[in-house]
Amino acid sequence: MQQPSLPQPQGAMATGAAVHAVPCSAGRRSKRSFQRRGSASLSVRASLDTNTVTLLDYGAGNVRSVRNAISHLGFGIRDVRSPEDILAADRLVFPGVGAFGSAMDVLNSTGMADALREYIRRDRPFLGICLGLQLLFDSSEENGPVSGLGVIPGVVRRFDSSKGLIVPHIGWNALEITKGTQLLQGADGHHVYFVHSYHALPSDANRDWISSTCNYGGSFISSISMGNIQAVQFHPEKSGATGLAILKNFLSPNSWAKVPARRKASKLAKRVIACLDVRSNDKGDLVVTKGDQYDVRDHTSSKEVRNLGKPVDLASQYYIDGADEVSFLNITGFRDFPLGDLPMLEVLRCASEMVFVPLTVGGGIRDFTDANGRYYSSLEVASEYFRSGADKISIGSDAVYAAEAFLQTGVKTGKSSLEQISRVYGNQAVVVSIDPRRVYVNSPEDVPFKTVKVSSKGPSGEEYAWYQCTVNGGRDSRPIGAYELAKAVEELGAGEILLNCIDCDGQGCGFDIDLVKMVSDAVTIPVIASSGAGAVEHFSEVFEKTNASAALAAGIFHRKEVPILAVKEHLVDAGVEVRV
Ligand code: 1PR
Repeated sequence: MQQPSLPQPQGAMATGAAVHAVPCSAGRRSKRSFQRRGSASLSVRASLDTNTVTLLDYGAGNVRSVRNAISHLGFGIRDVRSPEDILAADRLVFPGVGAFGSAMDVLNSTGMADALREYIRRDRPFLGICLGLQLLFDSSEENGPVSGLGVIPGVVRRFDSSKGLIVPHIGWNALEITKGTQLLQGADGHHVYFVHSYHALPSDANRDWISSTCNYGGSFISSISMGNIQAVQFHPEKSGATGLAILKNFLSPNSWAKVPARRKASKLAKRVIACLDVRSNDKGDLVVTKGDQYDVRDHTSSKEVRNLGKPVDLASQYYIDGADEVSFLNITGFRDFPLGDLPMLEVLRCASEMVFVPLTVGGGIRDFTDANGRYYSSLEVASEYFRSGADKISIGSDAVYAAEAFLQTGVKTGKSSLEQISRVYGNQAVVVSIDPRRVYVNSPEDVPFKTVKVSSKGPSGEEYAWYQCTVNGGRDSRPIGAYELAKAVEELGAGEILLNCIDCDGQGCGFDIDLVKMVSDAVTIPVIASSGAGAVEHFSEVFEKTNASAALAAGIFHRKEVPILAVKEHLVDAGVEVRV
């Protein structure tokens, strides 16, 4: 019987030589006799290449970051093309992506599930990442219950947001190591990066497997270890130096990379994000720019686009300086077609080879028909961004139109860019960027939008304001407020909100606390406060007075007024949990 073939790994297809992928020999594969059922019939070959790691990428999503991290550590990659490649592996990395049910469908239909069970039964070196941990369990409630590989007793369940817990769990949490393992040596108390809505539950039946737990609305399994079988719920490839050290512990167990001990921590850390607004200047070079209230041109007679540096250089620097995430916003994406903007994709590719914390990219994610009549869906645009190295994409203008339509009709069509991308890549991969402008009113009854009583009165003594959403980089105002938009996009599948404020952008006077509080109290997805940071105190203020999960800044970092480390140290002194 003809076996279903494995989907091509996306990262390999898209990146070509960007990583040192070692292709399997097609001739050797075709001669294999392979039967899906009955792992005993699987033939095994010995692999001699100790500097190569086998990667199981079943094509359901983007594992480019894992490839980049392995490559950065000096290892080549051999992609699994058949179940036999699993059994022949010296070391197997399994970065599960996508939904539990569809992953199991692919693994079952290609015979990979049997091969994985057999590989694990033989106690061969195995590292599962994120869904690659969850799939080892008996079952998951994600679109289910759905049966898993059944290696570890227990179930995978969604975090419960009914009591206000923010879901997905996105960000940096410290590990509490419960079992000494080579993999996690030196990582005790360190923050690592998580992004997931489902988690494996600790129980008496699986206690022996657990090597660390984490606390988020209760205890969940953050890693397992038994013999040579290891798996982690977090993303070592996106966990900075700590994550790279963990990966290295797996890839070359005798060369444990020491991570200096840090203090214990137990809460989800607040994130500090560096943002790079990117666009072409008048000479056609892609530069990092920065506006005042979204005006990025010099106030001199030249009126040139401000040039604050090269995107990849700055992104790498911010990673080294301790940024918890880096965001690229292609700020003219609304008028240029982003897939025609190859320099932007190149920026992403290069940055993702050097930056081992999450990368978000936004700008121009929408359906588009080019001059030749060729139609590109927003999903294609987003997929290209993901393939080029983005971990999350951010949608601005198109999300406003989708929210307006949803609020008018009450119907989720499933066709908006937000819904489609969220369905395919998961809501944790979709950020909605909101660009609101403050509009003062005398009374909440003056407008059909949610208002706040403002901390500082308006120019005519107004005591209230609503925050009007805009599109096209603040150029066009829309009949929807930031509060209404945030609630609508949460319904439509956004996993996170990037909350800008045009009035505060580039002013250095602090975040708009009234706005951030209103929105972060209204939704159960993470809110990133943005616009206005001018001093370290502005970061502690926004975390103390609102429910923001992260704070984003641009100008103060670009102009080197305040280093990221100074922000982190100030937050530690203020008692705010951060990754240092
Ligand atoms: O509408 O889907 O094409 O997305 C366009 C994206 O580009 C949106 O995320 C929108 O916020 C962004 N954008 C468009 N025009 C501008 C502009 O500045 N002219 N930048 C722009 C938005 C705001 C923040 C900024 C913070 C922090 N920039 O990203 O970095 O305000 O700045 P600060 O710390 O210096 O105060 P689409």
